[in-house]
Amino acid sequence: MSTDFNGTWNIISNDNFESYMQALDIDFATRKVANLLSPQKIIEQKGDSFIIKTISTFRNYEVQFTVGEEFEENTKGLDNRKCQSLVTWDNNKLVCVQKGEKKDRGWTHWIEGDKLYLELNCENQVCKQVYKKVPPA
Ligand code: 1AG
Repeated sequence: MSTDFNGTWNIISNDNFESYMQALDIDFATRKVANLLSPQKIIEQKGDSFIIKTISTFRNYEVQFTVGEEFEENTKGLDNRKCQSLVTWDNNKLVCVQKGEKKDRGWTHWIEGDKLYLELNCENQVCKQVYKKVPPA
């Protein structure tokens, strides 16, 4: 039985996001705005099928995938690149490799208690985000 990521999660910390965005060539003005956001993750999981929505007042991003099935990801509204992405389980961690123009790009999600962790990697930068579960209504 794999980890259950379902739910709504609010960001509580965001370390090195600026450098991660620089590694993705995000322009100055966009970075200034993005740095002020408090995004929310809404995750819908059925077994190995996922929809992950990143919601903010500025832009939203949604990705859908099945663990173990490579897909073409278009990072529309973010850095607007195309990647060949593959998500796999590493024990209870969800690990995504985003093959494309940028080296060593990907992310890892895992859960500890009522916290959702996200590490975003690009080139030599790592952004570490922590989200707290919003209790179901
Ligand atoms: C992601 O999460 C990325 C989600 O795939 C967004 C994270 C970083 C944004 C990347 C580049 C910044 C580019 C433009 C900034 C503009 C808006 C930012 C809106 C998002 C707020 C952080 C991994 C996983 C599944 O959860 O998607």
